[in-house]
Amino acid sequence: MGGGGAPEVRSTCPYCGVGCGVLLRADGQGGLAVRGDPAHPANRGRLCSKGSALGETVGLENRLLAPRVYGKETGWDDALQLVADHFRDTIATHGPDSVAFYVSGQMLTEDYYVANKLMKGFIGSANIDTNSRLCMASTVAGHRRAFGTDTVPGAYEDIEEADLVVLVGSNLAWCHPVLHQRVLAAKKARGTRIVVIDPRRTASCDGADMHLALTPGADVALFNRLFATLYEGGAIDKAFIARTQGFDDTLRSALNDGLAPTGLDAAEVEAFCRLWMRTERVVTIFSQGVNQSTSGSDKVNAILNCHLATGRIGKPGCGPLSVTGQPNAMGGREVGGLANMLACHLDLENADHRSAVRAFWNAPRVPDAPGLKAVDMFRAVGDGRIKALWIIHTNPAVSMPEADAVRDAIAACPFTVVSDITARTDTARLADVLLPATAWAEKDGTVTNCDRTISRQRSVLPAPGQARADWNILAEVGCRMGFGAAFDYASPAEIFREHATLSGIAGGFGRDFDISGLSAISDGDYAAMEPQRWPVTATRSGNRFFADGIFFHPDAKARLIPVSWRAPAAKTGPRYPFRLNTGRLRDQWHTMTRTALSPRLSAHLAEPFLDIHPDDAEALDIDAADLVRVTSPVGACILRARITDAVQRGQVFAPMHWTGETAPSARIDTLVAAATDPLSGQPESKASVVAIARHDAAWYGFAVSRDAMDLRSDYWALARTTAGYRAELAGAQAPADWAAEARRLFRAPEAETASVINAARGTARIVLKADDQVIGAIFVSPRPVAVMRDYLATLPGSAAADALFGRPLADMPNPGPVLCSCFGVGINTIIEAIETQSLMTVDAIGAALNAGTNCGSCRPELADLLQQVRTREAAE
Ligand SMILES: Nc1nc2c(c(=O)[nH]1)N[C@H]1C(S)=C(S)[C@@H](COP(=O)(O)OP(=O)(O)OC[C@H]3O[C@@H](n4cnc5c(=O)[nH]c(N)nc54)[C@H](O)[C@@H]3O)O[C@H]1N2
Ligand SMILES: Nc1nc2c(c(=O)[nH]1)N[C@H]1C(S)=C(S)[C@@H](COP(=O)(O)OP(=O)(O)OC[C@H]3O[C@@H](n4cnc5c(=O)[nH]c(N)nc54)[C@H](O)[C@@H]3O)O[C@H]1N2
Ligand code: SF4
Ligand SMILES: [Mo]
Repeated sequence: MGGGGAPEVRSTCPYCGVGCGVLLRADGQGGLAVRGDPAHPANRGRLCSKGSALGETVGLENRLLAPRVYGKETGWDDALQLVADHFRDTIATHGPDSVAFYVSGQMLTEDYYVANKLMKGFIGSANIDTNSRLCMASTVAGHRRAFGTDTVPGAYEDIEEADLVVLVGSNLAWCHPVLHQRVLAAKKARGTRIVVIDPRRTASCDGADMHLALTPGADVALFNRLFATLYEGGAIDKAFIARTQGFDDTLRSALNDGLAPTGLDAAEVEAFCRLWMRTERVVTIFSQGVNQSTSGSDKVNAILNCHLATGRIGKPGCGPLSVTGQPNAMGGREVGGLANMLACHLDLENADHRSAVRAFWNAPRVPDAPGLKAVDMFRAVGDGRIKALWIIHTNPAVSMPEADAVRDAIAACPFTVVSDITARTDTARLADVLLPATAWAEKDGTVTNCDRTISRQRSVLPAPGQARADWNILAEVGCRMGFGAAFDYASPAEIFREHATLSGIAGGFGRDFDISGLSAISDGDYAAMEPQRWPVTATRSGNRFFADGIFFHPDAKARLIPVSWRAPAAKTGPRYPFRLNTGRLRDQWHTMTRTALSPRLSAHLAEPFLDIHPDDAEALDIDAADLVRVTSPVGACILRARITDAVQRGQVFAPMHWTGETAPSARIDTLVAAATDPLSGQPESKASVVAIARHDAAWYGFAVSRDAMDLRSDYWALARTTAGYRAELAGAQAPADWAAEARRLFRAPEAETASVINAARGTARIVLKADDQVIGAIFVSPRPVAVMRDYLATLPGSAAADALFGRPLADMPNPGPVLCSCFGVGINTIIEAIETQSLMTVDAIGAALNAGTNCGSCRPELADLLQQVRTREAAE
């Protein structure tokens, strides 16, 4: 398999925290063939749609290839010297806390280690925080409260050995697809029950035995109810409780919380609690529905309390499992990338830990107080306390709550450095200095996935232009700031050895994170390193934690934490009657700087949207495909309405992915207020309050093009297609001359133009051709445009004679919207196969068309489609 040519290189997928192994083969022309690594323990050869499409995202057209200083390309010397000088001068004048780094859980461990060492050890401030603050901070806080360290106790294998898997605030089917496949496989193999706890019906509910659509934010109340049931049902493990503190207080608050509202039927809650109680082997998987909340840490502890009280932790098939989002969220926590952590799970507040790290680094000082957490950091940028800011591998102008305020703060900061692989991000556009980083397939290092497995990322493509590894850029700045001896690294392997050595010191303090067994790893062994789960020491390797009842608090006991339900910070009311939930789509990664380059991935859902319940839509006179204006106390957006009962009445859901580059009026974090969890500082990204109204534009358009369009209308949303681009458009005022407008839009003043324009009805169909090829086509209507989008998207570059009709001529099949991204199979093709070949199961569809046989993440949608066709046939 995989063809001839260059050898396959083993690496790790750069997206989610599952951490799948990939086999990469460069084609010698900048392209990359990608397949799952059958030998990697996380995925055993499987990949999801995003991993499968990685090869489509490595092109150089969007890449930043040279440093830019105030918009002008320069060499590295000038750029690095300017950054070093500016940081040094700012620190000299205003002190170390006047500067900050904002980094990312997508950096490799080696990059991250250097960033943390530079800030905490040598600049001498703790003002380094990371997008993990928006992601895993509540879990970190919850783990540390309960266990004394930020430890993930179990392992992926627990999924195969569990009899019950509970997904709390996790859309595993879309966000950790390969793990979800493992859950479904367990169901098939041993009848594992699946419960989903999510206010919204998601793809993860497919195949689930129970879906508890609780009131947003009610998780603490629900798990307190479970705790009380465990007590009343005699399920408390008394021997294990002896290994904990806080049982009585926790029980009291759990019993007191009995009347807190969950939005669920008493019978549903009872059924869930009994199932959990009866099942010894239970894995509770939790993610952003838990973390991204003003009671996020309490939600985490409410879950941990139940596992601790029953001793269901660290044993095969049972335990809490926090699924990390980013590929190296765990590595970032290990190096101490958060403003309130020290390296290697050591504590910033602990003087012994501080002095050990200081001595090891031979550092001038290590700060003794936590630095600014993300939300506070950008507030400090906004009010001028932070005067020099370096943003690495993250796009806060889009992904931070109150994104417009964050964007304005960055723009106003006296000195902003951004390290990215592209200049085309909302954040990069604000940089004074823009530094080109090598991308995942071009660089070397390690990442740690959800279950503590450290894997190598290996370079297969040459660094393009002047791009350099993030660790190298950071180390160069460290050297130029005068800290040469500490940053004189020759390779990632050298950094890894230093990190591993420091972890041995942490191990000496009795910490969990200890990979000192790797501290003398040779360059060759590092190059060949197999995936392995930490700890890695002379005496410990990769085992589960806590089954022995030994924890990391000074008395070696765990803590049960009394927690009580609190409602989300923002309250709905007459002015803002809806609760806005936000999250992810199957085929896009965050701010889309990579996934949006793939036509295959862009085909799944090509436009930002707002999911709204049919009753609410009716009350607001909103039809399917209308645009809606969404306003919150802090901002406004325009989105396409999708009417669905997957959301409850009074609740709406919008994806987080669109940006100024892809749909400027759909930057969802402009709506999200920056309310944070008091302990973790994590923002409440899933419970904003909003008002909704239909947005009536004067005209609506759909355009396809071969080359990039010049998009300027009030509303637009752009997506890639195999033939070029597609865009949805709308405006408050129609242009006087549509043909001229089309030539401007497609940047083709000379093009041959065919048009049907009906000014009275407000409709227009315009096709531009050059050399007998369609280069662009636009369809305009006073109501949302009904045309065959997926068909039209194939036209640019072809000689299609029928483009003006907006639909294929009778003899041409229209495959319809792509449902299976891996094999590019459209809905119409699938429906036809179901009907003509009498397919009865999802597997049969797979056998006939391949659809659903690779990553499997479209299988829930296939099942839906099958059901629809069958129901329709039954009715006929
Ligand atoms: N396709 C794709 N996969 C990804 C990513 C991506 O961008 N795209 N990003 C990665 C990253 S960094 C992360 S952090 C993970 C996130 O992975 P997930 O946390 O699974 O994803 P989200 O869609 O953010 O949110 C999960 C669910 O929380 C629910 N929820 C909202 N409020 C509540 C509540 O109060 N209680 C409960 N119980 N549930 C609630 C939402 O309805 C949503 O379905 O995904 C990772 N994987
Ligand atoms: N409303 C709402 N907001 C959210 C969330 C939500 O659920 N709802 N989720 C939050 C969560 S969990 C997360 S993790 C964040 C994610 O939010 P971000 O971290 O802001 O999003 P990304 O798009 O992953 O940004 C990564 C950036 O790094 C660049 N990049 C890619 N490769 C490299 C490289 O090798 N080196 C460098 N230097 N740069 C590179 C990319 O081009 C991109 O600009 O969003 C958070 N914001
Ligand atoms: S599940 Fe998909 S996105 Fe996540 S690591 Fe595996 S292939 Fe990559
Ligand atoms: Mo995340």
